[in-house]
Amino acid sequence: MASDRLAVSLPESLRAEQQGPVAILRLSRAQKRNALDDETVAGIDAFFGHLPDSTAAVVICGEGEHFSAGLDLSELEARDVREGIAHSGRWHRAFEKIQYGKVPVVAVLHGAVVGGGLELAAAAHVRVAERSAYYALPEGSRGIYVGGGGSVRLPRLIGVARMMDMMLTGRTYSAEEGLAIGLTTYLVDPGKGLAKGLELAQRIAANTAMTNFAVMHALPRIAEMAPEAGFAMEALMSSMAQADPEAKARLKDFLEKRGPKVTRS
Ligand code: 1HE
Repeated sequence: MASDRLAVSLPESLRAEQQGPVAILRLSRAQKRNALDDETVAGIDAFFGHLPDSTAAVVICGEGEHFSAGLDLSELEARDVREGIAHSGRWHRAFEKIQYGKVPVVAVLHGAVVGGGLELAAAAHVRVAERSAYYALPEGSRGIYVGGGGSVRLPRLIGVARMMDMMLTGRTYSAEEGLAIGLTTYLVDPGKGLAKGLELAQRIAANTAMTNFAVMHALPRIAEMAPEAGFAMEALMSSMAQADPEAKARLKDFLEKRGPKVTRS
């Protein structure tokens, strides 16, 4: 059955809001620098697993001075190996629902985007960084290792060598440096991130659902395939997309001079 309201309740550390077709999820634990505790990760999983059908894009951002300080280190003390594996699995499942979920996700970043906070940002499809944002993987110096999918997603964004350097030496990258290495998709001035994120999310929401599906689910998988399989999958995906009545209507609009032209910006 179609629904247009979020059907799950969220922990206090998360706040959700709907603006037309765009849902906004705010990390709302500023007193702990939006550190991600078990409850918050479960809330992220529930949010992305129960998006209303009317939601066509999501913006995720953080309240306070930082996007996220990563894993809540206070929860680490009591965990043994078996619990650690289960914990990491819960992060994997929650962030999988972002990357391979229902709709594209725009992360709006500022301040610390570190450890698990960077792993969360890496699961999003577009990253808008305010100039205050900085990226780091402090796991190395804390004697731990990434557990939220960082080893899988970050090398695909920035390369194995850069991730090794970040973990071994504690190197941080600024929002601006992030542009060159593939962490920052858009760089904006302080305080302008949410507006830019919303603008982009509205634009994404205006695409056909089929195109957004293809970009989220087919593109990254095709990129990992052997070329022959990739070409075949691309041919199938493009033929399915163009057969969509909404695509036909948009092409007709352009040919009959009603559709938008591509402009410089
Ligand atoms: C926290 C956490 C946290 C802050 N877990 N409580 N992540 C890190 O190693 C980063 C740790 N955090 C920091 O380096 C700094 O807190 C920040 C640079 C992010 C922010 O600094 P600042 O000066 O604004 O805040 P603060 O005074 O350090 O922290 C404010 C409070 O938040 C304080 O608690 P309070 O009760 O004393 O007020 C801090 O203890 C608390 N806090 N960060 C728990 N991370 C799936 S595996 C992923 C592995 C990782 O993510 S490892 C990386 C962990």
